[in-house]
Amino acid sequence: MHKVVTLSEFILDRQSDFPYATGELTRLLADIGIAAKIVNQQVNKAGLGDILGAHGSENVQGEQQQKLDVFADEVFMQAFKAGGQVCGIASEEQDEFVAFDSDFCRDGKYVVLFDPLDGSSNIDVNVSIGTIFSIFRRKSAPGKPAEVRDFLQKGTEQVAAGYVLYGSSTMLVYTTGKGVNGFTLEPTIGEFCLSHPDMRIPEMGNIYSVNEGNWEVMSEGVRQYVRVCRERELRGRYIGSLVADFHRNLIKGGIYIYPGITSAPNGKLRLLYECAPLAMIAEQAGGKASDGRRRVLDIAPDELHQRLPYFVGSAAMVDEAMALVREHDKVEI
Ligand code: P6P
Repeated sequence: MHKVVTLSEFILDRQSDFPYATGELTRLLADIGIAAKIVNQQVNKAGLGDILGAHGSENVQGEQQQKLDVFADEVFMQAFKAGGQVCGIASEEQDEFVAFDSDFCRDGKYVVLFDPLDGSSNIDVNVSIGTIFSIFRRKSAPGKPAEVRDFLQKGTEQVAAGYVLYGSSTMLVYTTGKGVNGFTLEPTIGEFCLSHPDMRIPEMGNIYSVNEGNWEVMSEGVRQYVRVCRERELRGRYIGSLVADFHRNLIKGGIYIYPGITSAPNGKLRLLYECAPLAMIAEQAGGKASDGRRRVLDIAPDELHQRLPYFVGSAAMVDEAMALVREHDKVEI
């Protein structure tokens, strides 16, 4: 029987990865684990409580907010406030960033950007959903309220990134730039336990994840790549929940594509709290992430909720898709 390593133990053991670490990032990652357990409890019984269904309000994206969206947003926000390491957050569910302007938080060294519950339209039909988070060191001086420049940072500046997948089991997968590790929630002890050490995405996979319902409105370059996947009889797997599709492809190998489409040339996914954190995970596991032209982690954000076309997964598959996009969509590199 091998020793069970909990998330808290793992984070503490790895603190030495950061010679100047003062334990704040350690505490912040542990707080994310606690918030994930609280959200998980509600997700797991969503069909029973009155927490199902729409909250009756819209978020900044104009999307119908589900009650669990709002609940998860609140839980993570409170967890970040309570820890004292975070001076502000940006969330898919909040129009603007939120500066934690209290004596307790104003000195916080970090900001967190997160999608509290991605894929939430799947809640009512019991399909896996996820939380995605991205952590930066603040740019502004401690002791003052967080500023927008603390949030508009390139993906390469992330100090940590990860996701929680509320699926057949609940997993937390994260990186601090020293590889990717996955933890599975053991409900009997209420702990995330190391289950997927040093995750690596296969260089090539036989899964492609794209909404082929967009066939008529996607670019010729993306269509060419989908044709290649079909000719090779790859498996089409598209759950409609980014974290679930991403996680499966991370383990088995594959590519997820949400391209620009006629009505949304920049696609649907957001750079700061969906694409960049998952791009860090993908690269740390040996994969790639591009917007069709650029490495996602190199993109300097202009605004909090900006969207971009997204190609992420096995390196050889992303490379091949980019080559076809370059060739057929006359994309300048
Ligand atoms: P479509 C969920 O709303 C989401 O942001 C991702 O989780 C998912 O992959 C995608 O949108 C699904 O979008 O347009 O294919 O239904």
